[in-house]
Amino acid sequence: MKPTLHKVVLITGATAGIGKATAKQFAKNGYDLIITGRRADRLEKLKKSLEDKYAIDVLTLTFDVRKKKEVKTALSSLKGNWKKVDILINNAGLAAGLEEFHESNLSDWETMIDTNVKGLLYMSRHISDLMVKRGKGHIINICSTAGHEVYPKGHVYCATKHAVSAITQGMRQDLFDKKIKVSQVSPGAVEETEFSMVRFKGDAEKAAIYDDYVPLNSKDVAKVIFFVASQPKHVMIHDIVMTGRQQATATLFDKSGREA
Ligand code: NDP
Ligand code: 8X3
Repeated sequence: MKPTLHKVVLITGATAGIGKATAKQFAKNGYDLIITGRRADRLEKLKKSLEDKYAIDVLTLTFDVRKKKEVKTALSSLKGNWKKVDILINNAGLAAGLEEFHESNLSDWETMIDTNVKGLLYMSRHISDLMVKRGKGHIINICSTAGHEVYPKGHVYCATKHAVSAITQGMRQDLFDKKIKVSQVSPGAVEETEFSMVRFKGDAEKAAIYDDYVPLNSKDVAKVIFFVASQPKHVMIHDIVMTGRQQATATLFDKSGREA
């Protein structure tokens, strides 16, 4: 890494969707990036395109956030300026399945809890410790409207996002007096992501949920994450709940067709 005055942002789940759009948004604004995910080829491709386009450095770390040891090994490998993470964006996450409670798949539940809750905790425990030692930092968790409401067949996904919301509050209460900001962004439905394909395990027909309304897109969310990160030193945003105009609650949509 070249000597730099750039701030460093670490984004989990940057191989697709909101995380990838967020990486582009911060790169455009001159941040050095640590981008993570399980798909190394995608991380390398994104690194190359962002370094070619902007005068920034990008470090890729390939690991599974569910695996405590992998997280520890990856984060312990950070050296020099890369250790000075100014902003951690806990974005990696997923919904798996959409079935009634009694018919749900136990391993889907475990995947969601391990990724959305435990993965976020492993990341935050390590990076918050580095931030406290430096007396500065900002952790931004990607929650969801599912962290504020529960919808039919959403039981465990909603529970994980309610947990994210509780963890955000708990972290803030313990870290604010150490000069660490803790925020979350809570979007409703977001397209330009793999979210729906992942939830429905590659079933394109079931995953086609955005045909009759315009949801948020990944860039909309990335811009709001950047807004949260770029407030003056004395301002801390706790949560931004956002949806597309055609969505009022987790279950109430104006499905009259996609507006131009
Ligand atoms: P995508 O499926 O497009 O992206 C998910 C990202 O998370 C990928 O980069 C994936 O990388 C990464 N990820 C998933 N599991 C793991 C894992 N075990 N270890 C490391 N990385 C992992 O979905 P979105 O962009 O939509 O989702 C991002 C976040 O936004 C999630 O937390 C989601 O819950 C939340 N959200 C999404 C909404 C939506 O409607 N799309 C709405 C509200 C919130 P890889 O597969 O390479 O590991
Ligand atoms: C993603 C939005 O409504 O599918 O968190 O839960 S929703």
